[in-house]
Amino acid sequence: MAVGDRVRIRLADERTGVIEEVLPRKNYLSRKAPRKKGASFRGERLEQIVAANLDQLVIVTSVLNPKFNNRLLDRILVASESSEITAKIVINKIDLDSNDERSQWRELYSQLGYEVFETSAVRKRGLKELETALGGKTTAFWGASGVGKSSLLNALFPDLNLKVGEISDYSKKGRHTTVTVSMVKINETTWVVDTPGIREIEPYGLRKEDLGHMFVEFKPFIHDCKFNSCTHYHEPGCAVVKAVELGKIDKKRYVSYLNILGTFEEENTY
Ligand SMILES: Nc1nc2c(ncn2[C@@H]2O[C@H](COP(=O)(O)OP(=O)(O)OP(=O)(O)O)[C@@H](O)[C@H]2O)c(=O)[nH]1
Ligand SMILES: [Mg+2]
Ligand SMILES: [Zn+2]
Repeated sequence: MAVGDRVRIRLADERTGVIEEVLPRKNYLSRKAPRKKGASFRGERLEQIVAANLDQLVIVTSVLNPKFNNRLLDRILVASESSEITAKIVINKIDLDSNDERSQWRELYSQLGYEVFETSAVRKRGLKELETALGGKTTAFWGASGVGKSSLLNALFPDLNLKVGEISDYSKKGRHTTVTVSMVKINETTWVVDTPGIREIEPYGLRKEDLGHMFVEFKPFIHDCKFNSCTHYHEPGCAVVKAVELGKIDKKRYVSYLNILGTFEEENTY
């Protein structure tokens, strides 16, 4: 069972119930269990389900402190594309962004078709737009540790009173303030899910030859590759590589793609 699962219960008496059935999931967000947790079975790392039955995912990033991590963002986007959950992107901590570093990222990802919000949880900027996007939906907040997921949820819904990190220097890694996934009801139709920050993510059960389809901007080119099984790396006649060379696909995204592709060399599926 996972957070967000719907179940059928049988009432044992007036106060207790027994779960009889977990109802089929509409969708779920997952990744490979992190290596360090040792969650593996006969050498295969297991699937870790973050939350089930989501309407959308809000991927929270911060422009600084910690520095914007586009590689991690691209990996989370792959996870959301492969589970067919709509992703929206938040760039938080814009109060720290005196050199406007965020614009290039906003432009890149909004050109790909993702909705991008710019916020400051501490200065309470951009919150109205984000709140509107959450209305009537079940939304999980996911992203690196320290980017401000819990702070944003508190700023939007002060009653939540979620625990937020106290240190302000996130260049020192290894702090995780939120340690469990929690789902909270905001009103009759709106639910939000706060999750622990992640440092690494490897989507579960994705095949190497399908990875390109998780990069939305590759899709128009993929069918022009010479080989059906093209992994858009070393094969001759690759239309994706050509599009990168012509500047039709952003190099940073292609580097992310190669980076993920490289992890397939270690294991068959990942
Ligand atoms: N300057 C600035 N700091 C922020 C902002 N949002 C959050 N912070 C700070 O960033 C730190 C981390 O915030 P959290 O809300 O705990 O981050 P988180 O993403 O929930 O982290 P985990 O629970 O570890 O995954 C805290 O010290 C916050 O005060 C913001 O918009 N601007
Ligand atoms: Mg948190
Ligand atoms: Zn190709």
